[in-house]
Amino acid sequence: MNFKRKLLIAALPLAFCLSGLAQAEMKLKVAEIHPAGYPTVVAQENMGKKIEAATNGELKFTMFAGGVLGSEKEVVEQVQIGAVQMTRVSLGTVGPVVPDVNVFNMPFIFRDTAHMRAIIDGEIGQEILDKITDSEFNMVGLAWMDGGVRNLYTKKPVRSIEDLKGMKIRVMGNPLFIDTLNAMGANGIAMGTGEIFSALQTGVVDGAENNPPTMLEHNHYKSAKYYSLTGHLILPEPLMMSKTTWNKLSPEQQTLVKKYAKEAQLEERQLWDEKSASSEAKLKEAGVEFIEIDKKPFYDATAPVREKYGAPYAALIKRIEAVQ
Ligand code: GTR
Repeated sequence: MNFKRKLLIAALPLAFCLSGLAQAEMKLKVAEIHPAGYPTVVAQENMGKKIEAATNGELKFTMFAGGVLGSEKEVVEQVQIGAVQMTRVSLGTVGPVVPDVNVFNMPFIFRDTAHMRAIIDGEIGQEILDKITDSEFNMVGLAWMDGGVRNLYTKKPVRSIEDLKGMKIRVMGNPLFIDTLNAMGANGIAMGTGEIFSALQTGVVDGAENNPPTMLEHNHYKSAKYYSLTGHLILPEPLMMSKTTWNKLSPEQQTLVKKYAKEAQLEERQLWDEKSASSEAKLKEAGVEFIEIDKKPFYDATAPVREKYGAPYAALIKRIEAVQ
């Protein structure tokens, strides 16, 4: 054997070792539209730490909060191509990509928060996550986070459905929500979360609809001082991984990711309840008027939306209604 060859053979174990090391550590970017400290952000950070510890540092998560990696729509696109490895977004953003999830995006589909939680914790919740995973869009649905109850906030008070007539109300980019707001008599206008603040300020829209923590943390309350408790949407929020990333994980790593994602679901819920209560108090302190409003006219007005979008899911909707 000549000298060069000997040298090559001697170096092989080192080369294997180095390539082994390179494979052993995988870096995962997690994208969040919400700012640091928000319940979804904290729960995902804690999940990342637990997974990192349980895999001896093989999976390293870095949180990019505050929308620095783009709007939810852009992030969902990046997750599909594997440029972002994990995210939590509103189910509203997923609907236009995986239409089967829209059954949870329908107005008044859940009776209340307890009903929604019973559904996402049970088999129907898993079925909708599986719809994401089994779709052709290269994402894996892992768990749910609580996105609270969405109510209307406006620059002029809405005390009855008549007051909403003709108002321009921002919604997420999902035709179902435009139809919902239009059915209520408003003008649904789609834009990304990051655009709402200035749209409210400049009068591009007359209002928006969301939960108290988002209204507070994204500063929407600075322009919209009236919060009408319509409760028209209760949207759970899926935690998703890029399937490109998922397929690179060992079966053991996949099991750990699933396990800690489910733990994050429950941890976020607790953080959510605390955050909702404190946000409500802060909004009131800041002069936001919480308006109790008769929900029935809103429920009735949106019946055609449920008929239109719910038609293919009649059996599933019966099962949702039956859950106590
Ligand atoms: C929040 C939700 C975000 C985002 C936002 C919005 O409640 O947590 O994921 O969807 O609403 O309306 O853009």
